[in-house]
Amino acid sequence: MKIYGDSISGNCLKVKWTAEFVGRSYTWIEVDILKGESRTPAYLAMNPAGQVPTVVLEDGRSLSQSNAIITYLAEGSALIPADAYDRARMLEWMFWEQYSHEPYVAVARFHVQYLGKPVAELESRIVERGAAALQRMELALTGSTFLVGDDVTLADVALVAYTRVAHEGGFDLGAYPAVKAWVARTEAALSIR
Ligand SMILES: N[C@@H](CCC(=O)N[C@@H](CS)C(=O)NCC(=O)O)C(=O)O
Repeated sequence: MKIYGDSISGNCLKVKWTAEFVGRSYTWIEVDILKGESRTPAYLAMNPAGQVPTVVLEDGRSLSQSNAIITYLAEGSALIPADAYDRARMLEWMFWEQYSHEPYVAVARFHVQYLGKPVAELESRIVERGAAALQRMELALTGSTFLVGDDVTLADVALVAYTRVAHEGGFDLGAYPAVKAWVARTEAALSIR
């Protein structure tokens, strides 16, 4: 399998971590989004959305959207709960991540870290909604080992990607001690260095 990804992107790292966890071999092909490499005609033929990550399977089929890719890769593994309700709770977190966490926590980081915007000049809406997302996780993780029960699942993979680097967008994880402890636990469970 080929993973087309940019190493600065948490969405892409989710795919790498999942592939490594389940023991799926892959070749990483670096795509520099800041140089527009995900918008070339060749790339758009693989993924018309012009975004990373995209994977191309051994038989030539391609797949995009990080959470769809990791769900495909983790099929039948311990990263997806066997119980239907727990599996749905995992998906609940993954959909929430894409709509209520990534657009704020990841976007703040991108503006600060890669576009050079001072934290003080971030849109207040992004800062407020990012903080609200981290607070929601703090409540959920107070007294819980992982987001869905006692074992690491794709919910943790999806949410650790940008939470672990939230400080790069100006969010202080010191204010969210349960989240901070969960980041360390999840990194250890997934062997993230
Ligand atoms: N919902 C998508 C988001 C993908 C996405 O936003 N990718 C960004 C990098 S994190 C990208 O490719 N940006 C470059 C561009 O849009 O030109 C996913 O989870 O895969």
